[in-house]
Amino acid sequence: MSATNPQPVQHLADYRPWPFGLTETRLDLTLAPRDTIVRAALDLAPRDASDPQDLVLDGGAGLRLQALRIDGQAPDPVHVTRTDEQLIIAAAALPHAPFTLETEVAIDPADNTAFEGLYLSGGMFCTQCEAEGFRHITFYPDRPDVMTTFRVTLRSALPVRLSNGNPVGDADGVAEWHDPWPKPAYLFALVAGDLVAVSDRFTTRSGRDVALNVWVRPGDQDRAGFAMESLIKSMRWDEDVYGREYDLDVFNIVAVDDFNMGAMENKGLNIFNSKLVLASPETATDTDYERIEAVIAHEYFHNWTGNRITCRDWFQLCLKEGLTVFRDQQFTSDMRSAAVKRIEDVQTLRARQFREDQGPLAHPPRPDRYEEINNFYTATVYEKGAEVIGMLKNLVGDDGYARALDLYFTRHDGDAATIEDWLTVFQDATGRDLTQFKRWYTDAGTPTLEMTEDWQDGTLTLTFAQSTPPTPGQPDKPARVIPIAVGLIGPNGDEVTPTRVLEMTEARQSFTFDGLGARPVVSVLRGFSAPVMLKRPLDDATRAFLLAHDTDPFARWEAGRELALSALTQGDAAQKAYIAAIGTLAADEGADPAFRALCLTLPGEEEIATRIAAGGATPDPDAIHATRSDLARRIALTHQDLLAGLYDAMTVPGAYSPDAQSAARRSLRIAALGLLSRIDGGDRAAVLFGIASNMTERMAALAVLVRLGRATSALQILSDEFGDNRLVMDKWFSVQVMAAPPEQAVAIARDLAAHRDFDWQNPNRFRALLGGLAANHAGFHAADGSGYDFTADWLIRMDAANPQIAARMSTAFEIWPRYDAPRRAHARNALERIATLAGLSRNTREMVSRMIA
Ligand code: 0A1
Ligand code: ZN
Repeated sequence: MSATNPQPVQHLADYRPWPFGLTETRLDLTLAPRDTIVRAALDLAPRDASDPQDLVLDGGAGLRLQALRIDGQAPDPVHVTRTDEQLIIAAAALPHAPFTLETEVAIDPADNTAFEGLYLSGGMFCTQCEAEGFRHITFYPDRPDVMTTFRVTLRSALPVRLSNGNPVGDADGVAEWHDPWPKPAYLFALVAGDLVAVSDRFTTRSGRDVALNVWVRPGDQDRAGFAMESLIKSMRWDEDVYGREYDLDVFNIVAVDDFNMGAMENKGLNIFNSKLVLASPETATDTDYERIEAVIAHEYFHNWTGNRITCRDWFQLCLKEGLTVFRDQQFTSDMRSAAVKRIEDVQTLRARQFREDQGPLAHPPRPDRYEEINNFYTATVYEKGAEVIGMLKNLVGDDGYARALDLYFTRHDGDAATIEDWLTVFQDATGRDLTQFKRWYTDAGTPTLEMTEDWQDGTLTLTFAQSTPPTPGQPDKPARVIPIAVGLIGPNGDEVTPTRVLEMTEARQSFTFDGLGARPVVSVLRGFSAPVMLKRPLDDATRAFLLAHDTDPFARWEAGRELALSALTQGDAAQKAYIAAIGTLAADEGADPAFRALCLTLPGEEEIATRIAAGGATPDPDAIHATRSDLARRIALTHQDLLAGLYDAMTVPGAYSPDAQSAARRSLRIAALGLLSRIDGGDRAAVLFGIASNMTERMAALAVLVRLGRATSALQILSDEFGDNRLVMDKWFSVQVMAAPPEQAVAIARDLAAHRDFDWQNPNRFRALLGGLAANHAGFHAADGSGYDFTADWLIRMDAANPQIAARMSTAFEIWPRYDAPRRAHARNALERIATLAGLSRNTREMVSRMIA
């Protein structure tokens, strides 16, 4: 029997526990590119013997069922139903006591182009089971609240055979693994391949000796050392800061070339996209190094926040993701500059999450409905999820946070938990009522926070008004708790009132500061204490004052950002004020070079468009591009000597090192290079490309050359040198489109799509090209709709091979309604062309239909 999925929309309110207990899963896999045989034995027991239930197992159409036994006996076929997505054994065929279900299926990893479940990447077998990939390996209760121990037997002639947990034995092509920690199926993993390891050891603070391995393809070992260093730092940090120790005898990391996302926290066997493992000075940039360090940490931290305590259902995804992002952000702040990290995180949040909130895909950190869960690995779940935790920490203080986290780990170890559990822990540990705070989890949209000031006789009154625009399904939203960190600065630049967190709970609320001698300048939303859009009437002179004097680095940078946005939208006087102010800052040798670089970098075109749209106007991509370019040129003309001086002074002597100080100097040098290229025709970039020995400076130089249309020989040199290095060639593809003059971007993308190295089924290569175009704001939004059409053509092609990648890349369109009518018409056409396609995946169908709803 066959049926289509009867209930495409999943609702949080429909959650029911699984009616069976599962005490152990035994898997035996004989690996082959086609006809891999998967034998599974599940020790099951009905939860309530007096209420017999059907046994419903998830399992995709690709599973060829070869045997099915209950306690050793094949059930009568009349009791067995197979749908497109499930295997159902009627209650009548099941014992009323504990029983063992055995299945045997055949699958074809070589044909798996979706990279979900078991697949082949460059001759290596590997798996990806989050969120619902395990059901493509065998029939199973593939839901996160079903947790059990696993015993796994792997049969393969390939020399390295890995799974979760601890190794039990490995001989004659058969490896056995035992994972003693109960886990849901999404954390299952296996790898078999011709791999080599960079190895080390770590002793936990209670004395467990852990073998650490980073597995890569032969020849890549010399690029895996940084990943290992990052892992060791992460393990130590989680012990020191959260008191969390590792809990197995081995920790394996494997790098694979074909991977839909960044990396995956499978228990004891993290699988990584190779771009987040492999790094050498010649092939990776400073940004790559920082990201590798952060993602290694992120996946490692999941061992506690995600694995030991997992999610009850996928609606709770931000329980593990928001918290783990928050933890990896804390880790990076401790390893590098906290101020710079905070600014970078806010930039990412605004570029990705605020944008998401502004369009038809807006959803709360904890959504209450979905069709395809893989579409909810979003900036809102991850980055806004982390911001919400940052606010909680702000509200309860560092001690309260530490107490709550300790309670969370002791109370919920081994659980599949919910956001309610998480908030209850904070309430119990701190005595604070979090009913209103919970709205941050359940309501979508970026609140706007308007601030006005009133000054009278030594008393300053700050009045705030909050409102959140309508989002799909949520037209009206009540007021939220907003922690607003405020400091007051005297006219001479001294701080008169250090940071105080105001707790706003009403739609409109005033706070007073009295006993002040002179009217202070207000530094508000310090550290970006809440993910809101702040509006305050402020003149450029006061912004320049804050840029010069604010003691809070985020607020200081933000003042510069506001000045930049005002310069981009308000004309000549604003430009003069901005250019003068950043000149002073760039020349400040006492300030961190990375901070100076951030202040010298103009907001991106996407960010400018988001800001314009938030103000109720229609962004014009071509005008934004032109205005931004003009302003950059003006900065360069005004400050050419200063910038040239910085460019020369910020060289980093000696061998390349990815540490924060060296990277900071390079970032300032590159910021200067970018501005100077507006007036030197790219001569410095051409020289730098030729002499730099590290990829950070070479890529920065190359981007400039591409923008100026003089990159032909540099591109040739790079591909001659690195033609066989996939990660470098990804950069080669993306920079040509991302940095291209907008009017040429689509044509260049089209040519590159015909290049023999455009291996489009490789997710990194596809993202390099299509993501590169989407990142070229005025290029993607070309007025003739060519960027939309080109992208739609490729999404259609990709959808048939890899729905996850197609669906994720479709977010290039997520803010289409904010543009002008002709662009909207082109975008709608492109989206409708996708939507009406026969055989479109559930992933892409959901995304596109939400976008054109
Ligand atoms: N949990 C991983 C991310 C991840 C999610 C889904 C995947 O496949 C659809 C793969 C990885 C993380 O947060 O790193
Ligand atoms: Zn994660």
